[in-house]
Amino acid sequence: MEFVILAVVIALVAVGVISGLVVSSRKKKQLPPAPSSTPPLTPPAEPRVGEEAEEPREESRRTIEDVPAPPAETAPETVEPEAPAAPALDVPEPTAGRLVRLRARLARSQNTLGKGLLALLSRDNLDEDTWEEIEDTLLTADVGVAPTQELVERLRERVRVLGTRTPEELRALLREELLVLLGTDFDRAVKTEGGLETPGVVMVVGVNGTGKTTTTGKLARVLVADGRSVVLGAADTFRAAAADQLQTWGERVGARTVRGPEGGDPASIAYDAVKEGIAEGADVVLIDTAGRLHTKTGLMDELGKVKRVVEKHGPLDEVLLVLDATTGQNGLVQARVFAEVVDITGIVLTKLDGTAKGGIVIAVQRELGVPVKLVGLGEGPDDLAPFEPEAFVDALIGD
Ligand SMILES: Nc1nc2c(ncn2[C@@H]2O[C@H](COP(=O)(O)OP(=O)(O)O)[C@@H](O)[C@H]2O)c(=O)[nH]1
Ligand SMILES: [Mg+2]
Repeated sequence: MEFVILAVVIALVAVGVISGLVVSSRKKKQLPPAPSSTPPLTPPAEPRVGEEAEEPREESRRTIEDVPAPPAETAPETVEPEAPAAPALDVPEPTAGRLVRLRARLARSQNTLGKGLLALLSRDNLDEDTWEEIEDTLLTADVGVAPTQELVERLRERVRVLGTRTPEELRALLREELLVLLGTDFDRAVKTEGGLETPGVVMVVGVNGTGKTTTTGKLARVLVADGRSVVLGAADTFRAAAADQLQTWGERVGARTVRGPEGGDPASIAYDAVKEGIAEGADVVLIDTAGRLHTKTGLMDELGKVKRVVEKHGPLDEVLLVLDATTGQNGLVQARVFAEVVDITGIVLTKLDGTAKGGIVIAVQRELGVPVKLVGLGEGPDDLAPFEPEAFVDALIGD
């Protein structure tokens, strides 16, 4: 009898211990993410016992690891509300050859600029009307007045010297002349070297809706693909959604986002982002900004201040101006305004997919005397390409 009671007691104790384990292990998994303005460097992944133990911020919750874990079936997966899809880190595509991969996206510019020009130049009789059509084609594609006149003049001269024209000759000639206009000597690398003790700092500016945040996110991926570590600064504080958007991009590649309260001071967030970059020994800090253009003085004050405050840490490596290729001449007006406020060091031309106005690349470089360094060719995460004049022209006119 006593033996039976003892056995029952032992059994009860055993059940209690096991269920206690299960409960505490559940409790652990259900803990909400630590409230913090910055997310952990690595977004919460599938809970894996061994790896969690390496994260210092999990310290206080780690005692459970000392006892043997219950069998997997008894601890059902609980999904944390803020991390629904167990975000494993993305492996971004390598950057080399992206423009070639994405060349089909230039289809509309291809048809207007490339094929249109070649067809016109191939006409048997290159009369004045045809030259005018060639000029119109270039203007329609937003090449700009001065570059268009230069190009037409040179084409007329060279076609005359050529005499008879084979399609191959015309293509080669057009290729050469478009390359002259685009410039092959610019240094188009995005500079991210930074100082000895400081990360490279890149500030991204432009009017709202042009693709600044998207570009910042894509650029973070490019850098991560190249083996650099990145911190993001969400200095667009006008909408909380803007910071969320940037943070989502960052989380996919393990880049921390420094953000502040909605309506907070953009300059201090930018400053903090660089400070954070220095503290964690990051290679590059990318700062996304707001771009309300309705009050030019407001914009000047704000962007100027962001830049000055960031420069307390050291010089900026790049100020990238993001322009929407579909906005045509409007983009040039924006470019002028921003160039007055900050020294633009490079241009990012977004939405070149789906526009016939690829000639804007030429016009905007002329306008600012600054090279196009990157082009956006879609909304996908790896649809940002280093701008290579040769690959661009080949995509336009076929090779
Ligand atoms: N088709 C296309 N859409 C783009 C490109 N870059 C950005 N977008 C879209 O443009 C919209 C505005 O982008 P966002 O980065 O929020 O602009 P921001 O206000 O300047 O930060 C979003 O819907 C993006 O997906 C691009 O290269 N191609
Ligand atoms: Mg934005």
